[in-house]
Amino acid sequence: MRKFDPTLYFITDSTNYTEAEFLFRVEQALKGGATLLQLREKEKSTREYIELAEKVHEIAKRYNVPLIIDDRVDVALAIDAEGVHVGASDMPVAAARKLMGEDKIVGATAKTVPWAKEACEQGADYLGVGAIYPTTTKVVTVRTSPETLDEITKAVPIPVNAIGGLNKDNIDILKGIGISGICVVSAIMKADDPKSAAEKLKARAKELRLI
Ligand code: TZP
Ligand code: MG
Repeated sequence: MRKFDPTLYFITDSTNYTEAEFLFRVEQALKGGATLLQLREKEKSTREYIELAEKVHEIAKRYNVPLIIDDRVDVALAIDAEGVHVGASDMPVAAARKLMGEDKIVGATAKTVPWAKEACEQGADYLGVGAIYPTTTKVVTVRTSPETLDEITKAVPIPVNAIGGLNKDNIDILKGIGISGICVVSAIMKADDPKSAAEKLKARAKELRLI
């Protein structure tokens, strides 16, 4: 199962939510049309990460949306998730690919053209590139310019998604750049109505790709 639709890639953040509220929001995002889902946990123990991942996976399966686990190949394998996403300080893409096998999705972070090419050569299925805007989500990152994003989309044959501070009102900056989709955390996670937020973002992301 390596087929996926990167149009609206929703990345979770359970910080400050009860588990019930968190799972409700995840489901609302899927109802609203998120096409790809990443469980991103930085504070949980391995046991807690797996327990939450199992619950999120049950929901994602009902919407036929692939679940990608951030950072942790072991957690992804333990729950038979559809994929894993690795960043600069995580397992190298080649190692993640080897462990995950050919049928799973392996995504990678890239902020420069050489880094993007390397991830692609090592077997990445897609790239997340950013941060395009400053973000309020807890992450160690630097800004990536729209120009670099554009160069990366031209340098690799795999889907490239923009990430970082994106919301429905500011993504016009990505017009004309050959991205396959957008990744968002807060714009859905912290929305008053995550379902409606996902619907609107998906429509905007689709429009962007037409230009
Ligand atoms: N990588 C670069 S920016 C970012 C990650 C994980 C966080 C994006 O979160 P938000 O809330 O959509 O800005
Ligand atoms: Mg990471």
